[in-house]
Amino acid sequence: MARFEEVTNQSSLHPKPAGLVLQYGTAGFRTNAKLLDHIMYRMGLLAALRSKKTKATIGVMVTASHNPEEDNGVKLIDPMGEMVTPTWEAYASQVANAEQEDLLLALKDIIEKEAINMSQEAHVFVGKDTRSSSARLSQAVLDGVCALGGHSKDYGLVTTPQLHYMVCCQNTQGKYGVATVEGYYNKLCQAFIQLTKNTTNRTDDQKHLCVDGANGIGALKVREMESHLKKELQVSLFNDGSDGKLNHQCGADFVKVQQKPPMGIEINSGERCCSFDGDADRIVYYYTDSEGRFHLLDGDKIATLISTFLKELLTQAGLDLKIAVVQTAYANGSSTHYLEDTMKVIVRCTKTGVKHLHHAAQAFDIGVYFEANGHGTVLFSKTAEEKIQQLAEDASANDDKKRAAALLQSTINVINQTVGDAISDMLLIEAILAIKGMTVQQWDSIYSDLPNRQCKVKVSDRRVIDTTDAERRAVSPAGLQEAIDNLVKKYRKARSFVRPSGTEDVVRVYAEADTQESADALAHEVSLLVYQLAGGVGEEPKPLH
Ligand code: G16
Repeated sequence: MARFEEVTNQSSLHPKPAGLVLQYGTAGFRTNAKLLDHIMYRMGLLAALRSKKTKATIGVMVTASHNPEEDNGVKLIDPMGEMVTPTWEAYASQVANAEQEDLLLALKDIIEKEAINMSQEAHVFVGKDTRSSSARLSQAVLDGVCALGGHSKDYGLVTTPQLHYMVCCQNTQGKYGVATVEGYYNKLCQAFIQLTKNTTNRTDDQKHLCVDGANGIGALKVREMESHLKKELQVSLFNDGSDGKLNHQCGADFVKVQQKPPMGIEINSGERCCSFDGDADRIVYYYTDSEGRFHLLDGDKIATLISTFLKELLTQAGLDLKIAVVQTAYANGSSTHYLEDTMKVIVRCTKTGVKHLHHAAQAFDIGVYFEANGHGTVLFSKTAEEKIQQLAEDASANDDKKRAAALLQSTINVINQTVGDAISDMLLIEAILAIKGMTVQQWDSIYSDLPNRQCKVKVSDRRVIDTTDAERRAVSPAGLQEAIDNLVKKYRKARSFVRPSGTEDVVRVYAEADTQESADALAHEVSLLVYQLAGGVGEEPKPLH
């Protein structure tokens, strides 16, 4: 077939380095940008096939999110704006790793297994972050789509969640919103203004927020959005990309892992600040107190704030909807206790990766999901949305109930339900703080985090570590988990686990305990175990102090 000839011809312009094997990780392929040209071309091909199969528009986002500038990566987006389904993740690895001469075979295998009608049209939306390699790599994606005769729309520079949003809008024929960046700002900002319009006496200080844009795409998009906010939120933007390096000593991942403020930001004591990551799908908040101590409000604190707010609104509205919070093993023990014991909400724990949390959250009327690293959103079931709408339109409902229903409706509109979204989460958090008249310090005091520490260990092959129980226990290499258990017993309120990262070539170590010294010591001891039992390379991990 002529199309397959075109695939082969174009493929010679995007050759695969022989022997290179890359796996679809936690959020797509991710490695040094120099190794990714063939992957991008092939993901263009795969997205075209996925579009033919689903008879819907598919998204391809070129980004390596929190990774350093030299890396790049690709995330595939399914029709409702969610991450691509696991069967197709496996196809993605199959297509990515086929040697040059086997590419057609790999594609034909998928076409056959999925019974794809090749005469069906294909539509693919493409977006990219601000990395210097992203322009050429997104062109390779477009080449792939075109080689299979697909239609593509290049959104250019957008945040990852914006592209997820566009895909969902397109495939719901506009029901979710208008599939343009302008449409996105209009929907979210109007909802924010609705939410905050009856809040009384908000001072300029309360309307003010410092935003660290990680020197990435989020910074550009916050600038673009500002005028839509009509001064109801006044942003001071730092790390806007004008001179700093992407994710370098800034951004949500840096702040969360290092537990300190980013470089390039001037913080006055008590001032509310937040950091986005490199593709603006994560957000964390923080402030420093009068003694200069740093306070982090991570994904767990965000989930608590949002679920408390929603639960209160449901009570006011008299709506009986089941609300749950989905977390991962990284969730601070204090947050899980607070949610289960004080708030009495259902808590679920899944493996790392928003695709897992998203899936688990779909089982509830309202599913609030957040990774501790600040990646998350809220999902409302169709039934929940309908019940809220019915109440808002019910002429016999009392004013309190109607007010609660209206707030719930605007909350739904300010949220990007397709995936975690730093901009949308920021607007929701700002609105909740405004409605509740709450300061960042009051929010922080809802519960106290257990001191914790995260480390990375380099090993020769991180796949030697296999885990179970939502990544809370290691099943290989032999002896590792028993040794971790013995270490944990030495400390009070302690917990520790290890897992291979799906975005970086490292093993991640997490530890928490009753004091920072204990958490640091435990993290170091467990890092040494990983180094010794899982094939550590380079220098042995050093104590943190
Ligand atoms: C991605 C995923 C997140 C995950 C993070 C780190 O985030 O979307 O769900 O928590 O990677 O994953 P890992 O620990 O496996 O490296 P992002 O923001 O980098 O795309």
